[in-house]
Amino acid sequence: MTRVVTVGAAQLGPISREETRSEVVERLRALLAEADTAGCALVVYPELALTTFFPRWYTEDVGGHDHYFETSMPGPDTSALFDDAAQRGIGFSLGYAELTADGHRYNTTVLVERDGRLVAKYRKVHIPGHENDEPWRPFQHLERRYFEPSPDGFGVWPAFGGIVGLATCNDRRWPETYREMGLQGVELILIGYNTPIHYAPDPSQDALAGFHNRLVMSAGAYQNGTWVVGVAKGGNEEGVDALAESSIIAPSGEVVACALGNGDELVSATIDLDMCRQYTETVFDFGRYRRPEMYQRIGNQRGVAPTASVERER
Ligand code: CDT
Repeated sequence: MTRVVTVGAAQLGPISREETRSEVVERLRALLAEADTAGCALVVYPELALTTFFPRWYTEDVGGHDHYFETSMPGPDTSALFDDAAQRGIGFSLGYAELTADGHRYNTTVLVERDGRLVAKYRKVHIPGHENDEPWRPFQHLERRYFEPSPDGFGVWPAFGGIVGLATCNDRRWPETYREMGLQGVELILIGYNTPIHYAPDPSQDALAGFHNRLVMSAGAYQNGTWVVGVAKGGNEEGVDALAESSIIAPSGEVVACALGNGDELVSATIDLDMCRQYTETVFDFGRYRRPEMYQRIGNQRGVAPTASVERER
């Protein structure tokens, strides 16, 4: 099996609250057709790619947004995408809101192989934002009201001739996300995101949104010797500006392809998964150079009074 894969980052522009699922699926299929022309074997769609980013609105009843959730995948509206992709022999990852039969709500991504086989389901680990209405904000970020964190953590799966991992939006800011998968031998991490450019708790970060996006994904790629594909839902959605800048990043940390605009746009690159070894067998040869026995002594002490033993070590 070849270790060279053409990957498409299928960036979406805004999805309005009036747009139906089948209208959105048609947009996803249009990007899929472009990806086919570009020779892609894998297409990466954003986080919550089927709906507007509904956690920006508060509902008193936590179930008030349940109409934005999928109860099956594929479902009645998404099966056209699954069928089209299988017919074209293209795999994909797709983010959506998942409501389970026993009433759990997750921010989920599925990974589907070129033959239509469901390879993996990943539920977001790091849930940002807040739980309750905070009317002082110009818009809400209520992911913590509408989504539970994953009970499963980070996995990797053999797919597309390599080892593939999934992460979702805020996960990309945490080094543990990449390292958990790096330790499992990941070679390609697929990340969808919805990132409002305005960060109400500290607006001085607004001007740095693009820089932080590149910083974390490039660092995660380089420090773990893996390819990273980050895909946005960008543009002005329901009055909220969201970061675009979807990109494909090499194990060197270099951005090899990046979206030019903030609407629906396919960005593609032909990537060599064997390039990971240039890093995982040299500077980031974990077996040779990592010192895990040195890392686990302190744990999470930020915001916690230091214990006597930690104090002694300082
Ligand atoms: N969707 C998502 O995870 N967005 C977050 C916004 C953080 S601010 C509440 C992000 O990290 O981009």
